[in-house]
Amino acid sequence: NMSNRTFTMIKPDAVQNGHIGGILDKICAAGFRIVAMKQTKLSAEKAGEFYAVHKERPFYGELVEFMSSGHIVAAILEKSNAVEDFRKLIGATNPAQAEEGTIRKIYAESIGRNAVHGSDSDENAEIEGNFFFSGLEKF
Ligand code: YYY
Ligand code: MG
Repeated sequence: NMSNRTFTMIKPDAVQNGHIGGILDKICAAGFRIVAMKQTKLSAEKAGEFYAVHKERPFYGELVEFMSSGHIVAAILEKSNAVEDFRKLIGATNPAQAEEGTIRKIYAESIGRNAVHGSDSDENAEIEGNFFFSGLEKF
């Protein structure tokens, strides 16, 4: 991991269910520093743009609808080996397959409403962080 940074969103299900604090607590306890953070709401257009890589997948329409259905918390996180360690902390995409103690195991409702996003590569972490934050916000 070159940049030691990753990008996350707390998704609308977890925000609505009151889990922002619990999720941030686990992120900080795991040794991540919050570089930048904001609560916002995605339009369907912006959600579609963020997940454009999935636009041919059968779940894309539902994903875009869900991700634009309520507030989200977006954050850039810093730690050595951030991308890989954060994916381990959140667990499998499908919470039914997520390891005990992972954020998705604890907080996700289903594969679609799965509480958190985590970047899958250093390159995407950079792209996704830049989608939400300007250079001045990334110290
Ligand atoms: O990176 P990750 O979020 O773990 O999964 P992706 O395969 O990138 O899919 C993005 C997002 O799409 C996932 O978090 C939930 C949703 N999704 C779905 O609703 N149904 C699937 N079969 C696969 C993914
Ligand atoms: Mg992904």
